[in-house]
Amino acid sequence: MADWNELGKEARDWTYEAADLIKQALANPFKVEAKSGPDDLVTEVDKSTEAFFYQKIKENYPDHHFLGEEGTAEKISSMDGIVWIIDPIDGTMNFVHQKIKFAISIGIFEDGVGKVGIVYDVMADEMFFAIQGEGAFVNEVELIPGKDRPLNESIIGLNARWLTETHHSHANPLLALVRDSRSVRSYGSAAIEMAYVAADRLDAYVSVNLSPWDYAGASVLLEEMGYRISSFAGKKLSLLEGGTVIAAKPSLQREMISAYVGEEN
Ligand code: 2AM
Ligand code: CA
Ligand code: CA
Ligand code: CA
Repeated sequence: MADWNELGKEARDWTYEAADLIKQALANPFKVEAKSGPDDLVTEVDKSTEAFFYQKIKENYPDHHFLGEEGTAEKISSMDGIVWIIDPIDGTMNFVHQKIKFAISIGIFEDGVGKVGIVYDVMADEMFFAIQGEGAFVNEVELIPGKDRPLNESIIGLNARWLTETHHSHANPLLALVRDSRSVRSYGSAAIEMAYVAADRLDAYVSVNLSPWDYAGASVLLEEMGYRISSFAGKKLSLLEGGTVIAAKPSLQREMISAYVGEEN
């Protein structure tokens, strides 16, 4: 039986260590490459940070499995056993252009169940973490559940780029969602935005396309708070493949799915 508090502590220690290396790397020039397009960047720091975690996990827990964005380890085909899902830098564009608002994201799962969640905003030094059944915290402060507000009183995190997409033959449902919300914010790091939902700084976050490493860490935070994270259809998210994501407090999630982004919309 794994001691999740102990593992969570170790994962946080490694995260602080990795963050120090990232901050050192920021002080020097580093190589940036475009992946699928000009808004999809990767740097040598993303890769070295992922390799840092892979090395630590292999050394200390050779029977644990690893899934990371930059492909350091082979893709896994099942969530059996203990699996670490890591995004070494979430918000690479912020890292490259703004040098703030990027995060290390880690989710540790046992047979597909989220046990430890970490989203660490490196430059703000904000450690969002949760251990299943033990509470969710930002640094030393325990998070308490916030008010589940209706959409017209809610602030929604989303990437404004998604509003420019056409949606089948009719209007993009996100346009109505934005119009009917109190306001929207785009921070450029899905992991931080979902950690903000857990911390009641945002009421919801939506994205039309994320991968498991984008939401693995935050999903543990959200579930520990009793909040929801699902696809636009309201289905449980896969940890092996990505898709649409909506993270919100329970009634707001129901409202957003039934009136805006659900399959029948
Ligand atoms: P990343 O920085 O780790 O790539 C940007 O809106 C947010 O969406 C970031 O959290 C970013 O994660 C994520 N994202 C997921 N898929 C992406 C893609 N193909 N291109 C750019 N950002 C992507
Ligand atoms: Ca990326
Ligand atoms: Ca990411
Ligand atoms: Ca990343």
